[in-house]
Amino acid sequence: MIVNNDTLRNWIEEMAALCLPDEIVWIDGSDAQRDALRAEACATGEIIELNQEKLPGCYYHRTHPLDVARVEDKTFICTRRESDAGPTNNWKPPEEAYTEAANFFRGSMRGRKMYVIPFSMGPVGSPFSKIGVELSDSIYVVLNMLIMTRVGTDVLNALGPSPDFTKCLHAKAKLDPEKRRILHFPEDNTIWSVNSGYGGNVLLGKKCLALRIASYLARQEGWMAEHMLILGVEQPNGHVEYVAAAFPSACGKTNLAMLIPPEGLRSKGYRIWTMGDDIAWIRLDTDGRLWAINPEAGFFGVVPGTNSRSNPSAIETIKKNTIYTNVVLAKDRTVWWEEGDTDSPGEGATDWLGRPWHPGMKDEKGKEILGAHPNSRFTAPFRQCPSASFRLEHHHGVPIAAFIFGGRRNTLAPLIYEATSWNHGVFVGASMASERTAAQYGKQGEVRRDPFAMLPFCGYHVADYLKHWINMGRRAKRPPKIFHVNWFRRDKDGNFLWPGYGENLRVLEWALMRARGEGKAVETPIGFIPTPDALDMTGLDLNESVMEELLAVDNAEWKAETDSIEKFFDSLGPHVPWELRNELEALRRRLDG
Ligand code: OXD
Ligand code: MN
Repeated sequence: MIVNNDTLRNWIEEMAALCLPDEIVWIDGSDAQRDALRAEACATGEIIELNQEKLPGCYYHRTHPLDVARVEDKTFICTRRESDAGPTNNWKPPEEAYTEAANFFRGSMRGRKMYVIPFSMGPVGSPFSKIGVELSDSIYVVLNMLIMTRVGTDVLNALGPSPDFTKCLHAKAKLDPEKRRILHFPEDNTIWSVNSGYGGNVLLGKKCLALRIASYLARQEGWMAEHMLILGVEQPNGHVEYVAAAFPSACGKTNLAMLIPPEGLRSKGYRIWTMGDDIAWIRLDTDGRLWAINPEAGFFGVVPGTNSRSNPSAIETIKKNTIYTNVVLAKDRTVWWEEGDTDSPGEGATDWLGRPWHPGMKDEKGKEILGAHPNSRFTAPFRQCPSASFRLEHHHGVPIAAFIFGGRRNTLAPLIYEATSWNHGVFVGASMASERTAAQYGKQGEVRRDPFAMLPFCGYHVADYLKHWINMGRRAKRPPKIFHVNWFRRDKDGNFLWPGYGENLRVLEWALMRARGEGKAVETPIGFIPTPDALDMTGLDLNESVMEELLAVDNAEWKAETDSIEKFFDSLGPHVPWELRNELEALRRRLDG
């Protein structure tokens, strides 16, 4: 392939001289090349072809048993100054990080091929988009990148001779967990990932580029890279309004992004348009509003728990052209997972480790053996989602009317409340938190703060990130309204008060009404909450007292919360924005009434 880009050519030569692949293969984005790579990976056992009658275009992959999730303790932000990475990131000086990792990369591709994957995050050629080039020795990575991003010759044409691309180097090397490194060099626009083959560590366009590197670039360039889903709510009059929402992991972002309206609202004409389930890149336009794109082209979703009740659209999305990783492989080469649509994969199934498996198996300590890894994944093309918005391809994205922040709180946080101003909303995002559920390791009820759900993904000092949020609101003439939701509030007996799933649309619709200057609300010390009759409850029978409990604000509980927030802000160092300290004090004053 003739490539008219000296920076790119020189960099590839240099990396090839380090990794010593037998061959360099350029990925052109064609179906023919993809099919050949699939066949090659099937021949070596790297992937397994699934039952093409039942699951057309679907493939199966198992990662190394010790390589099943993102590794935060092996993830580093490598800026020249440690203070630029901030107190919430692991840091290494760039020279040390490059030198150490070069030892792991050196000669690691002997006997392997190096694939050159030019990819665009966002529509090719859009001013919102960023180009990356990933060098990888893994066909699994190539096949996933072909789904998750826009890949190929178009991207090289859009790049032209420009040196403005993210240099992404990945090698499986020996998959040694001790020598695993996920290194970000924001000052060099470079990512190095070595000794892993798990998606979140190796699909470098996603968390590494689209969040960590992009958040750094976004601050410099005056935009925002956020860990947010984007969805459009079409009202009965045909008007579509968009929300962007941030939740810590395991709070159902993908489910919310693909929400199906409950019958009562569907019959009125409500409809949902999915724009993205994980990442939003947001820019200020001349109309004074914030506009968002989803830079991805696919879904990399958690499989267990996905079923026709929790997420029927996801079930539809993953019926074809999907890569399944670490789920159960049934004898007829279909796939199975816990809390899916069926009770059993049948006789002759193998678990994510490749061992014979059937439901109910226990280990020697009597503990249940799961068939699918809890972090098993599907990789599926975005356009296969039945509610996929055609605006995914719009170079300009969609205007955001409301930001929604949320967490999993057993008590405290009402079903929804509205911030009274932009800065108050930033305070709400900065103090976002989730409590551990029984299913998670650790103390139950322990609160984990995760500002904007960005703690593992912010590529620079988190206090500067919070200040950037304050500044964006100052620049925007018509900023989105900001809300906080809690789908997980429980009654005294531990039961969820709110039915969740599609019913959440009732809550989103109230937020959008408020953003339009409509919707009934009362002011409380923490912000505006809906009046008991403000949500459209057509078709949902919920006791009045339950609604009251869902919306209750307990001042004493909130006072304790302000102390916990203060401790958290203190832990972020001295330059937490003064605006947020002011908001904390103002909240305390309102609670004291
Ligand atoms: C993800 C995550 O996989 O946030 O999207 O961990
Ligand atoms: Mn995520």
